[in-house]
Amino acid sequence: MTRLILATRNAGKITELHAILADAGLDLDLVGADAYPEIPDVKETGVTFAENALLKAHAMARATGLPAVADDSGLAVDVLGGAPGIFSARWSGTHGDDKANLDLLLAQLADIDAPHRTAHFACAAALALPDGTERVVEGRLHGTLRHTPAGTNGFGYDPILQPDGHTVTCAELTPAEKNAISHRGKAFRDLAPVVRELLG
Ligand code: ITT
Repeated sequence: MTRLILATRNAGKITELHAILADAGLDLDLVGADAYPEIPDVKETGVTFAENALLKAHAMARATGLPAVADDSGLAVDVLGGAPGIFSARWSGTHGDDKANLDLLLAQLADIDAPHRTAHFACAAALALPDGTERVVEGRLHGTLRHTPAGTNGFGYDPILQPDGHTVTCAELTPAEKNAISHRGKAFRDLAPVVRELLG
């Protein structure tokens, strides 16, 4: 079976990607970057989600000699001009501290009322092959930000984003409900046929 590396060390993303890619009918041996602890994390020097997703996918494909997919994603808040955006994982200064990132964002938005609390999750899904072939697609999930977190599912900013058309936050949706509407679900469902075509 063809091996496809999931070029991420974010446990929340890995769980979602397994479900999304399996539902998309990809019959591949999916292996997370944790299986390659000796490969260093690539510096996210890009200024767009697509650039960073491609950087991560290419680094892993080059280092392993295997095809790799990567996800670069984040929360874009309209009143903050799209921030935290590509800085979502490191907004509070400590990379990957979901609680500190969320608490800082809520404090920054404390005086902003509902009509102006619009935001979206964005995800760039990239595929890179060892020969340098690359593809990237993007997905979004629009919603509004709550004043207080609710729900325990998911990760990151899920407890504060209420998707448009819903009355609960992403963290109150089941994993399947979130994947059906999420930025990540949309991007990787669009990437799946490309993966199938290029990997056979
Ligand atoms: P990798 O680079 O190893 O994939 P990372 O967590 O550093 O892991 P990113 O640079 O793409 O990944 O940052 C993504 C951040 O955006 C993540 O840490 C969350 O804070 C936020 N985020 C992305 N998707 C999310 C989702 O579905 N729900 C909640 N927050 C999300």
